[in-house]
Amino acid sequence: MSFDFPESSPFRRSDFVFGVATAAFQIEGANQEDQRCESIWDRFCATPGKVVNGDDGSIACDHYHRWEQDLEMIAELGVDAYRLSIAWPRIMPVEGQVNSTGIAFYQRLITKLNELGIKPFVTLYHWDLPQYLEDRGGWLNRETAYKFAEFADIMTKALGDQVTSYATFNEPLCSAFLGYRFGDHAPGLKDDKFGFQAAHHLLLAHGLALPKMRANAPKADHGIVLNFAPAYPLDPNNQADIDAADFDEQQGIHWFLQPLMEATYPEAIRQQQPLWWPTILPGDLELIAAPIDFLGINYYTRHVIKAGEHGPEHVRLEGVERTDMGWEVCPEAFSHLLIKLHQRYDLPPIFITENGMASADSLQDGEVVDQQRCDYYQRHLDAVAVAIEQGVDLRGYFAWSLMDNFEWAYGYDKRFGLVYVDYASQQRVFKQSAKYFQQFLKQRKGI
Ligand code: IFM
Repeated sequence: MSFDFPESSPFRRSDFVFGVATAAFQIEGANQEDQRCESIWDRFCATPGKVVNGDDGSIACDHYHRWEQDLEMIAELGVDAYRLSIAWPRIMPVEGQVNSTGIAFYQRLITKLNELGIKPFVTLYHWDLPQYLEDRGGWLNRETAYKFAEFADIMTKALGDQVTSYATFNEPLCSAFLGYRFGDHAPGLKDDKFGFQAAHHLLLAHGLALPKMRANAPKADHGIVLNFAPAYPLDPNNQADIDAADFDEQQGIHWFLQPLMEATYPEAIRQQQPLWWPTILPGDLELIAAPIDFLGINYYTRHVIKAGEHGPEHVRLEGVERTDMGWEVCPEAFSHLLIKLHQRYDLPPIFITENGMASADSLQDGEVVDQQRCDYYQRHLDAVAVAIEQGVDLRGYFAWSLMDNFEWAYGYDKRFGLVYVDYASQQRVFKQSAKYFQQFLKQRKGI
């Protein structure tokens, strides 16, 4: 494996951050240890039919016990940074009380990362809401936004400037729409109006937490992570398909980004679906739009959309490359998305906080050959370089994921890792893609 880093390559810049990412519920396990309380995902997993094979997060990658060796493994990859999330149920297992054992776990982790010279990128909320808050309405209850700000205050006080970068939320679209609108994720509710109300409360929570985070960690960067799938009309010459694709982006992209950047929600939603419009109190949008230091963008695929009887419909194109999730591989849409957003908004610096793919990997004679994933990374890194050339202010790139883990409603059936996890033995094995990444990072540094 050999990589070319021409003079013009943006990846030669030593301040461009390369990292790997995970999330607490997906890797930690130990869901009943050290006073951790039940989260909405524990409850969802225990509900028959919600997660493939009835999988749950009780053991996952056992990272709670193996964290030290996992951090050594991250160091071996040669990355600059590690993106992880904090389990709120470990920090506040009882409402209003702080669990020092939970805090100590993350303090140890962050200290060790700094010792290893790896920059910690912390996401405060990656979907594991304490169940006691869901029992009072979860993200449909405005009070949850204030509870999150309390949690963010506690956590940023505890970790302070030891952390390089804090994100309030990972993919509020998934928490709101998959959780409260379509029912595919915890807590499993299905109502359009719920989805938009939950989305507003998540963004409000971001806005309420931000000033506290800045006060507690003045040297760290503070932002949020959004996921985007740009929408393409099935027939680019058909106005109805064009409008449908646009409406898909109004919901999936602009509903989340526009309030953060411009303190307004897209009017297209109010015009076309007035019943979806949430309750917004005076002052909310000003809070939400407080300046952020960075925007995290997660990209996996694009949508192809046609106008249907009841609104935009997703079309599954034949003959295109797909991942094990069934998602189309489309690196071109990645650069187009970044350039389009750059032209439309006055964005802060951007980090690609997730990008990667699932494949049906298996361990054969001690090796995992995942050529498709190596190609996927190569092509998406090229797409990032194209966007940078076009003027997008991109500062870093994180592969999703460090290792195979609990893929939400798909359980352990889908493998996104650079590192293979044999769940029976908890053995970790570098896949071909991990070696690819390792080599890429070495050559970039001229090693
Ligand atoms: O595994 C998830 C992650 O938790 C959030 N972003 C998408 C990934 C792949 O589905």
